[in-house]
Amino acid sequence: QHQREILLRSASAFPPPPGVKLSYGTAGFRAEGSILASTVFRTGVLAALRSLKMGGATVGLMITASHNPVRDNGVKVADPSGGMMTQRWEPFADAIANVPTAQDLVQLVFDFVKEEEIPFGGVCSAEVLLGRDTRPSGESLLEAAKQGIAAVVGAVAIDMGVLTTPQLHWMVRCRNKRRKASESDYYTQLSSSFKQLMDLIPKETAISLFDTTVLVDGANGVGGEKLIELKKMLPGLEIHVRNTGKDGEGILNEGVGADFVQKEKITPHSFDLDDAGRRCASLDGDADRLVYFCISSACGRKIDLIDGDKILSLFALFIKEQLTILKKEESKGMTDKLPSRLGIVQTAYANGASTDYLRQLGLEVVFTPTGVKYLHEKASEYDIGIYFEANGHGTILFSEQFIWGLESLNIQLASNSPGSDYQKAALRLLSASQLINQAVGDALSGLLLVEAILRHIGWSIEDWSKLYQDLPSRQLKVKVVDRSVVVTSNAETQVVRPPGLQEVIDAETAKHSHGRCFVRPSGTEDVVRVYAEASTQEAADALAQSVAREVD
Ligand code: NG1
Ligand code: ZN
Repeated sequence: QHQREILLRSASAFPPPPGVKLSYGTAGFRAEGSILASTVFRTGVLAALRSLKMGGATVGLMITASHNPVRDNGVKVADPSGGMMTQRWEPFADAIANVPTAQDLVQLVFDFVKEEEIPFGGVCSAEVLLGRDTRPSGESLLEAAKQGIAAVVGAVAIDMGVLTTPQLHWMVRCRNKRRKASESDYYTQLSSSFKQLMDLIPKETAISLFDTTVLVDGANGVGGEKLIELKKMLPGLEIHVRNTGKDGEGILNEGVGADFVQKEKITPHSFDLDDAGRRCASLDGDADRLVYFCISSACGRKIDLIDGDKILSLFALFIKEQLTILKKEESKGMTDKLPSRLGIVQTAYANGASTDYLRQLGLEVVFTPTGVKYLHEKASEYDIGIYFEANGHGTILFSEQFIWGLESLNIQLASNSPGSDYQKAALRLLSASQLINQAVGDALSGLLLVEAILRHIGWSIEDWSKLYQDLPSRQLKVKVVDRSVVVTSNAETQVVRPPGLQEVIDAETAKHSHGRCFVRPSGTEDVVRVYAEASTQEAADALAQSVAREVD
């Protein structure tokens, strides 16, 4: 009874905006910040329930709208593993955000709690870590989240302040593993594993003329200021952060950031021809996406984009090299066999040239629908799973079994053949697993791994860019009344409904050499997206346009 009254009283202070329907999509809830207080309050309740359901394990609640304009905001929940909240709970998230009155909300929560057998009403405790990005609406929304959590008896909110999305996910994961989980622990783990990787660089490449400077576009968001903290602990790597979001430097995500750079393929603000040939990187507004780029001296603001697919390819190359060294030694039968199934996970948006390249390396490449939750889940089926979306969101997952195997191998080697190539390969993999964020794609840890690998193989940004040549592509958005009329299958590469559309796509695609095209309903906007690829830009444009006309 006490619980019912508290929830009713608090919920009454957060009435939902009339006429707005929100859905918990691939990126949680997103809308204009000014209408989100009720949604965030209710997501606070949801997060507390999630923690109760998970036996009091820590869950996360992040307030961000990533690469969206600064007036927008959003909220999402992280599960105890540090990954996205289980998809099983998404229908409840939708329901809780959209019930009209406080009474309905209370009823919905009590019904759900019964159905899910959640220990409710103060018998157990719950813990929610809160974080937000730098958006002005974040502060008051964070307050709403705290009130939502406080409305669940026994639930405690811990405010971690302004963070990148991956920092919060990392903290949730570490806390549940009973490891050190503060922000300074995060910096320590990243910087020390980066230094270990640097110490393991082969002597031949270490002496080459490597450009130690990387220019980073912080999207005028939280990533820039965090990178400035981190770089203090990274001697030997010169990180120059621009678009840090400090007063006067510019507006969050406006003409800056990984999403802008990847979609427009032009320089972000405060980068120009003076930077031609330099190694440049761009983070998105909450620093979970990373792309690299290089300004080609000849042509205005045009850039050579190094997208998520090429970051993935670099990581795959490096991991494969280490595994090959280990296998060589293993074949002598001196050490235990390491379980080392390596899998690459992409979506239909991956450039076809990247998939060809990865398959030529002999790697297993599989596809999932768009959305990190799908890629992450698939990658976790391997001993080492590398996943990336073309837009720069991705990471590497190492199974616990693999890490245990590697650790015991390292102990064997430390006594048998200390300092051997074999031991170094094992140590590189261990360091990479500590550097790369295992909870979610993380632009800061991704950047450090890229920097370490480039130095390991002695590559300039041009060398990396030339790994393979992207096929020209075009993305279009078609505004439709109801995007759900388009239904797809086979990792979104085939249209099932409306009938006849797939036949048209096939016929149009057949007209172009290296043609590939698919359409799918966006999970975050009211549009149907069209993607086309072909051997020339003109052909890719023509293919996308002809299919877009059919969707319209
Ligand atoms: P939708 O709107 O479903 O295409 C977009 C991105 C996804 C993912 C989500 C979540 C593209 C084509 N799509 O999804 O990759 O990042 O946003 O933020 O980039
Ligand atoms: Zn983001």
